[in-house]
Amino acid sequence: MFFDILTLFPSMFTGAFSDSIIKRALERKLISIDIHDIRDYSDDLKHKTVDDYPYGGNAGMLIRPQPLAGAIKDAKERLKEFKPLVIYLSPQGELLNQQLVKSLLDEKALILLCGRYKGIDQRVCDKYVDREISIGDYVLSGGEIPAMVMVDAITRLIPGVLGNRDSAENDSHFNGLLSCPQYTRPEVFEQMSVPEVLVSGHHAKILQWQKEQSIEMTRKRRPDLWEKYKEIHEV
Ligand code: 4FM
Repeated sequence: MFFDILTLFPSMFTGAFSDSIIKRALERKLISIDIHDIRDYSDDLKHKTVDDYPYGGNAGMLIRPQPLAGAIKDAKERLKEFKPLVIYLSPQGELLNQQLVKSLLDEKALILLCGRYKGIDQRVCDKYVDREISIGDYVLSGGEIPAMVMVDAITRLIPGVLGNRDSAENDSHFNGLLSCPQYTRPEVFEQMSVPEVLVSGHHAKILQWQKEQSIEMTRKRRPDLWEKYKEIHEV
């Protein structure tokens, strides 16, 4: 998967992808990440301005259409053989969940557009953006962290990225449920024992217990997910 990230703050990405799973995916060439500074496309050669006041007189600034469209057109040209999808990260977008993450695995290239200020000009959105996605119902100061979230959530599902040691199949949300409580050694920690079934060696019973715990956790903490799960699995 090719990720092209368009941002006004490229330095926020230094270090973000240089450890652990993303680092390994980059080394194995399962993904490639390119960061581009929207400011480089400004036609204002003197001050390289990228923002302007909104029509209608609201507070705050918008990113000017010109540098943004320039950056997007350039990214589309670079990746054209992969038919890249242009994604704008903003609180107005469709809410990200694991199902949406999975569906993006079908793409060969993503152009991730990081917003700043009060957003972008709607005409750029209409003409160049394929999907507007939000990572959650809260407002951040920019789309950079959401872009990192997208890269991370997608990359760990690409075949060959995760080893057996940290495979995705027991993750929360993998099967529509939260994952069950987990324990590691020692068997007794500060007077608290590991649930007995887990040390019983009885594989079928362990699986059954884990399933029950997953369901209990999901019902209590995320009734919304439980309702969806029941619908799909006809529980
Ligand atoms: C804030 C972008 C306001 C545009 C931001 C405007 C965000 C989110 C986010 C910063 N992005 N999910 N939540 N971006 O807050 O994706 Cl107008």
